[in-house]
Amino acid sequence: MKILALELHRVAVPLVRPFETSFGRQIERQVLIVRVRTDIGDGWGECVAGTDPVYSSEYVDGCEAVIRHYLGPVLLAAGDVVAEGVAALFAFVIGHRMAKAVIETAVLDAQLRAVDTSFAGYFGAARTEVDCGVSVGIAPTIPALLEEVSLYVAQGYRRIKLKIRPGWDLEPIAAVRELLGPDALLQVDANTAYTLLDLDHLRRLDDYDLLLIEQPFVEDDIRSHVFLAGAISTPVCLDESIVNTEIALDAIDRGATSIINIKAGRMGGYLEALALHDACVEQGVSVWCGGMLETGLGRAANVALAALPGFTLPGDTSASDRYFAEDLTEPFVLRDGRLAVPTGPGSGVKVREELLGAWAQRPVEVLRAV
Ligand code: SMG
Ligand code: MG
Repeated sequence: MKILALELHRVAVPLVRPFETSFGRQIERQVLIVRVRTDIGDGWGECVAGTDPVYSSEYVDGCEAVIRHYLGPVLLAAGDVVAEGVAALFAFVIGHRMAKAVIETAVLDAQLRAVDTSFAGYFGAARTEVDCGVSVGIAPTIPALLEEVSLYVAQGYRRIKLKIRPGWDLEPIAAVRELLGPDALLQVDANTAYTLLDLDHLRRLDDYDLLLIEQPFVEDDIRSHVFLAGAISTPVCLDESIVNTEIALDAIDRGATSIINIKAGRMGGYLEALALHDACVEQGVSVWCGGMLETGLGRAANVALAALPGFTLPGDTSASDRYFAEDLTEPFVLRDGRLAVPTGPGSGVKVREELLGAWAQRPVEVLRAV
């Protein structure tokens, strides 16, 4: 296909409740939505980068700048483009995987729509619906946390993940384990808030029969994760550290992680995510699909990915109403703790352009071939 133009839409989507992690609190999702216009039709993608560089080094204004100055011009000058060739086109730019991922996804969406193939079909999905978990932010008090968790349990979520940080860990975990009972799937996510000095404290997590602890230490520090994994029985699962398949395989080999959180946006796109999925299946390592508070657009692709055979644990693929009163696409609705995998061409969802307009943070920026 020939890429004719790239549209950068910057929107702020209100959240139904604040979402607090070890690195901050957010009340809206500022998101970059990209439309590619091509000679075979349009495609859409959603960038996972946040407002500030606090989950990773990337952030939404930075992604826009990289697309504007580097990725966009190269793509628009490329002549015949296929989604499978986008990563090679962008390889001259170091890192900036979230910026690369949104473009590759939009190109893939256009490509698949043109041949009437869904993401799920292209990815090799094995299921028509996926088991869903929910990520629960740090709450003001333990009663408030229990109230929120109870709501999600009543809605049917199959796994609860609690955000933790020093000062908000053992007590909330104990209270939620008590509420859920011994058999419920419960895991925790530290978003890098600890160091090895906390080792004795982290050992106490073993009392709560957790499915896993996600990313206790900083992203570059594989070594401390190896040490922790050898010292506790709770499985260690890396998230922020896993920026490509090689790093994931190295971390698995070294014993730093026994379960992997796959987020396509963090890894440069769905094609790299598929490669990691396949490598993990080969190694017998369980994977699950992470989330970045995506609107329905990004969620659609995640749900298709989560339908692959290696995704054996419930993902952070919660329903639209977990975050948004109104979603950018048709809403994802939880049924019996599961979401249906979209079947339409490409992402299978339709962007509500009137909402892009209503939520716009600034006018649409259009990059064209020169
Ligand atoms: O999409 O439900 C979601 C968010 C899940 O907790 C979630 N994501 O580290 O896994 C993670 C966080 C990253 C985003 S926090 C702003
Ligand atoms: Mg995480």
